[in-house]
Amino acid sequence: MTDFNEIKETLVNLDEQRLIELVNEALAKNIPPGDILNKGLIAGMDIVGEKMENEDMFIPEVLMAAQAMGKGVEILKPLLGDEDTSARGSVVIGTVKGDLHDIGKNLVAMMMESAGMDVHNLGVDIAPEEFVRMIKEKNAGILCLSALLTTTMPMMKQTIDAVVESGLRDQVKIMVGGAPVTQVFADEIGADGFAADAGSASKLAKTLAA
Ligand code: B1M
Repeated sequence: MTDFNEIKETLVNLDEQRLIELVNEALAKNIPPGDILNKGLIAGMDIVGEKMENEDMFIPEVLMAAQAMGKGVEILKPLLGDEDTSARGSVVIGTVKGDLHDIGKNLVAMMMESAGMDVHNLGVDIAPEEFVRMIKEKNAGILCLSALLTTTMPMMKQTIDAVVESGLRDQVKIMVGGAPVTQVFADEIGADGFAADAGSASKLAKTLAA
């Protein structure tokens, strides 16, 4: 069995202690932290998602999996950085109103922090007016919106509309992402960029901030 399969299975089995051990063991074997994250933890969470869809796992179990994954991510966090840590501007990031998913959004925030950006992570269920308030308060150059539900994707458009109405649209580049979001959708709602994963989100932010 590969390390990744064992990590995936352990996450699905909700064995947090063993998961922590496996992540540390994989690091000790010099497996790249990005591979442990993508091929182990995120791939395991995809299985959790399938099981949730098929009603083989329910919300409390999914939350336990999310918590266990968080512990694994904490171990990897200091090792996933970008070598260039010069400050690159202020980012406001959050999950849109009505949506409580934050694991992916937190990974994006983490990668941007490691890339030297000044990241203000507002959390989940963030209303358009709160995003607008924080862009002003933090003088943000980049706004990142995350959504994991097809039902909350329209809230991304509503948030962009609120930024336009506030008169701040010219000062801020807007990036969107999350499992159901696509480049086509990003274009449709007038975002400046879309990223499919945390690594490319961080790269795109650097490009947009330049
Ligand atoms: Co939810 N859930 N969930 N859930 N959940 C999904 C998203 C779902 C696909 C599961 C399924 O049915 N297969 C489904 C959505 C279906 C749909 O809309 N198409 C779903 C559902 C239906 C629900 C509820 C409605 C269930 C219910 O109550 N009946 C409910 C909604 C609650 C709400 O938000 N109002 C709900 C609740 C929950 C929990 C609270 C139990 C928990 C969230 C815990 C938490 O986040 N703290 C949860 C979880 C964990 C999931 C799954 C299993 C895993 C999500 C995850 O964390 N993935 C998920 C199934 C799945 O995705 N496989 C599912 C790992 C994470 C690293 O990936 O978030 O995609 P992801 O982030 C990636 C990229 O998308 C990208 O980078 C990240 C890292 O590479 N990215 C960005 C993300 N944000 C970005 C922002 C950017 C750029 C890139 O900015 C520019």
